[in-house]
Formats: sequence, C-alpha cells, structure tokens
Amino acid sequence: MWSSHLVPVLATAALLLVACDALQPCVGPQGPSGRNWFHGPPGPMGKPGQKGNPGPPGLPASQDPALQNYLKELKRRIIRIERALALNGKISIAGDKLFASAETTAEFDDIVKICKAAHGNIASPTRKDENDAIMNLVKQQNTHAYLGITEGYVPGEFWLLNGNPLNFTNWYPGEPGGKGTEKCVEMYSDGTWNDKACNYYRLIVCEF
Ligand SMILES: [Ca+2]
Repeated sequence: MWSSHLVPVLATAALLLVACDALQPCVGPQGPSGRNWFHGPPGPMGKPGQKGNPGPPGLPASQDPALQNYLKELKRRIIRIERALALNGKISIAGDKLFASAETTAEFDDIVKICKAAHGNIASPTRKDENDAIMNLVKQQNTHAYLGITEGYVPGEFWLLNGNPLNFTNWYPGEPGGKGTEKCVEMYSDGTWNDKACNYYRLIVCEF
C-alpha cells in the first residue's frame, strides 16, 4: 500500500517521535545561511588594460573645414576691430605694421621704454606707406612724434634704432641740421622729419 520510497521517511519520523520527549526537544534540520549585510573593504586596484589601437589620422590644418571656418571668423573679427580703432584715429595700419598712439607725450628714452613695455617698438618708418600711417596719428593728435631713428657717431648720419641703415628718409628741407647736437628725430604733421634734441615731450607712437 505504501510506496517504497516513503518507507524510510516514515521510519525516521517514528524514530524521532520515540527519541524526543519534553526533557530533550527535537532538533530540526539546519536552515539556510543568513545574509551578510556588511561589505568588506574594497580590493586592490587591478592592472591597467592593454593599450588600444591608434585612431585614424586627423586632417591637416589646411584641410580641416572646422578649423578653417574658425580662422576665417577670427580674421573677420580682427579686421572689424582694426577698422573701428582706425576710425577713431587710435591706430593706423601699413602693410603688416600697425601703429598706435598713446595720445600723450614723453621724452625719447621714455617712449622707447613705453613701447617696449607694450611689446612693441617706437614707430620707425622704413617705407612711404609706413611714414604716411604715422603721419595720420601725428595729424590726429596735432603733436609732433619722435621716431625710432637716432644719429650715429658721425654727425648727420642717422640710423634706425635697431642698427639698420635708413633706406627711406623724408627730411624737411634743410634738415638734418643739428650736426651732432640733435641726436633724435621728430615727425612734423606733414610727415617730414627734423633732427631734434631727445629731451622734448613728443607724441608716443609705437609700432606692432
Ligand atoms: Ca633740426
């Protein structure tokens, strides 16, 4: 009547009923393990993985459309600023030189220092268009300006401040006439030059 696999189970249960009494309670089967609620400290950092394959080569700058558009926009903005400053007579441009006036005066040595401090140089015309650009600022401020030109050891022989010879000059008739006593050069409002002592106050014009 009982299936064969139930017989040992019933026998075990009967044995437990006999073995257990009030003084010695029965012990049931072991329950499942409890959960561990506490995390341990983090383990040590693993080794870095292998280096990936190099990406595809980028475009040369001249063929990078995004970069070229950015440069075009930058150039457009710079030109706008230059035009606005030139309109106010703040700057004057000739070729790749930009001349700017500080709209105040100083002695020659101080002008040289002021322009250097501004990461430029005292205005030193080497061509007619550069001379005209400086003249525009001189006219605008109605004040003569010292140029980056000084007399050498030989009286009447003038040099650019950087030591280069003068390939372009625009002396006022009769000048230079100081014969060693006027070591600096000023520009009149018509763009002509006059040798002059260096301790006068003249317009600060720098080139960049
Ligand atoms: Ca003179």
